[in-house]
Amino acid sequence: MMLFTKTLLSDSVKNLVLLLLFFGFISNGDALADDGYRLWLKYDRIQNATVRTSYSKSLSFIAISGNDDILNNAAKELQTGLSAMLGKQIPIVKNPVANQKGIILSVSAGAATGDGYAIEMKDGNTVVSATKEVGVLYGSFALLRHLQQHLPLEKAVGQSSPKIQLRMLNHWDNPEGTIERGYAGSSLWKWYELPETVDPRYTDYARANASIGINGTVVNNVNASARFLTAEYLPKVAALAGVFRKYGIKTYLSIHFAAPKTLGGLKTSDPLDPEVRKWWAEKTKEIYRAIPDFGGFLVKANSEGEPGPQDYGRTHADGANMLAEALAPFNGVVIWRAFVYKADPNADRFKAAYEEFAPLDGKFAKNVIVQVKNGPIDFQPREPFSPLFGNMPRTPLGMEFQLTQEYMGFATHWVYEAPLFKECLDADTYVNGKGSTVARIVDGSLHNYPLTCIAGVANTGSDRNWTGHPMAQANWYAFGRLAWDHTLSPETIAREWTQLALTTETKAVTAISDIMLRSREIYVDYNTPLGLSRPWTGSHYAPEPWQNRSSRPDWTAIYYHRADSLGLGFDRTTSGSNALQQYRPKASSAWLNAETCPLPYLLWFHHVQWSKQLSSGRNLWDELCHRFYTGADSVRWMQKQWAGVSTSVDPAIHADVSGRLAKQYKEALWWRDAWVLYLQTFSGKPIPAIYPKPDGTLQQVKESVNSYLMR
Ligand code: GCW
Repeated sequence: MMLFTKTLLSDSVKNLVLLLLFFGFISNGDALADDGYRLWLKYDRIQNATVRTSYSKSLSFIAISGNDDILNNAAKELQTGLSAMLGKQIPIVKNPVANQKGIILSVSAGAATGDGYAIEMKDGNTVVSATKEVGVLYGSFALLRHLQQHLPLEKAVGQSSPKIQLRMLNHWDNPEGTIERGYAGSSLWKWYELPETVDPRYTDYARANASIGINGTVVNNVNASARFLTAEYLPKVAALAGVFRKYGIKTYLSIHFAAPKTLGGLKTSDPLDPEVRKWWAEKTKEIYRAIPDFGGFLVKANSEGEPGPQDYGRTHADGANMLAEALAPFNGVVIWRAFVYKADPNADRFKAAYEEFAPLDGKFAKNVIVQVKNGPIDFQPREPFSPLFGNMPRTPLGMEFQLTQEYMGFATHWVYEAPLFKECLDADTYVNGKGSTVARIVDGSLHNYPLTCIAGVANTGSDRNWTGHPMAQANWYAFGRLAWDHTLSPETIAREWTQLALTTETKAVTAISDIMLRSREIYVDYNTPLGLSRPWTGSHYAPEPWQNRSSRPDWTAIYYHRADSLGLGFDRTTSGSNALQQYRPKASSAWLNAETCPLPYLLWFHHVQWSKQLSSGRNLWDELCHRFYTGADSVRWMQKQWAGVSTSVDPAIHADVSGRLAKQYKEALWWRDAWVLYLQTFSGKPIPAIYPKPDGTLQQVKESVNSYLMR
């Protein structure tokens, strides 16, 4: 609370609020309309006196020894949280106070290893211990999370260690402050002001990340500007790194592969050229002089027009290894993205990453991770898992999820993404027999990867509430929690987040997490049911299934849905592109046949006739109508459910979400009508009589989309 209000209130007002808090006159929640800034670190005063008194008795001091930045921040966070929740100032002390019970923070060999922590009860004290300072920080946040849910203190006891080493956010932020695919304002990083002015918000960003175990951040867009490597920008990046470091977060940069040419004035950026290698080695040294704990480089190369090693007839491995060599003396890593696909009119984009990367397995240097998007194409509302997972046993593969809702309704549609993340992590690749899940590949346990990594493309921006849609905060939260422990369920995380960020009233928690858990499936139903996808170019927001013109065929809508008079869907079986062959037979066996293919994936793999009877008992056309209509209609259920919690949630947040839901409903109808009317021109079938007629004609829907696109 204190840190989070710092940017809002002057010191004198803040002191007054604290004083009032101290004497219990007001609760935090009552004092200010909630603008969402505090995220899941609200630390509202505990209203239940029994709980408050029992915590007060056991948590009357916070003891730390030494003077480490990370430990100090752990203690400070506990102090902030406890003082606000208990309504009295809890002191930070060097030694436990005799005859009192409190919290002891301790870094000790033999405690939980790696980044992990242990919470124990010893002589009435609550001891948070770890082998590293950052583990103590994570343990402190875990304890606070526990207390924010008003759970019995003794139940906080336990140990926890993250399953994945590098848990990162990838920001697609540009030097001029815009964010590619960002829907929450402009960049958090005020490049123009840095490094002289360091916005306190950077600290709050670091706190939020550390609270869920995120330990790395790539601050700039993968469509990278070489500017970030200049003497002008490096001090700015270093200033951010200086803040993040104190919360255990390493800073990384996306690099522009052609920087030796564009920035260094060399004739080439060929990774095998000695001058180029030298240039990167020198540049890397310069970066480490400015940022001694710099994490490494993230690279998008030879993808969507970005330069890369293939411009010189070299491979992705050649490019990655050159950078790896420059970073190795500093223990830095190269995170090389597998998101590549060539402009080949006869190719299936689905197959591209596998075709490019699988043959390179084992050819990458030790400090290279290949980062793979969860699905084979591009962050669609539902995709099968990428067939690369499992097919590069000798190359650490990292996971890339997208938190920002590029294909999921920007900041208007409420889509809780944990079920999507989990669906992919739990998918079985069968590469080493049953149980070879994507999660076990990413956490390194299946192939003994020495490096493990998971990244989320950030959904944060300068909006006061960080994520635009207040409920999108849950996607940031869920990503961090799953990066730490992929065995957690979407439901556990939804309930936990709701309690921390919105309300602790049990009924409301259930009602809200019910919406969250259904929200992604509802979105899929009105947006891309039965395995439709929509990665065509354009706004990525408005429905344009008719879009058929672009500089490349795989940037049109018709390339993906393949609607014709016979049916709908992309044939990826042997009679089509045969992309299914990239999976192990056991993983794909159900998908191979349209009769057995689960409906959510049907049109990903099959071109299905309009009148084909499906396992649901409906034919394809009727099933599509059913999904589009029930999906859109379910937004009304979301609205009703949300209206029911109005007295349990802060009124400002409640009103904000209600407004977004009203818009979401309108736009769900928009998507429904666009698809149904467009597909009807191929199927020639009537919309089943049980459903109302679309709101307009196809022409009218097209016009409304055009006018949206002209905005
Ligand atoms: O989904 C596409 C986006 C691009 C993005 C690209 C990528 C950063 O539309 O905006 O570029 O993916 O992941 O590289």
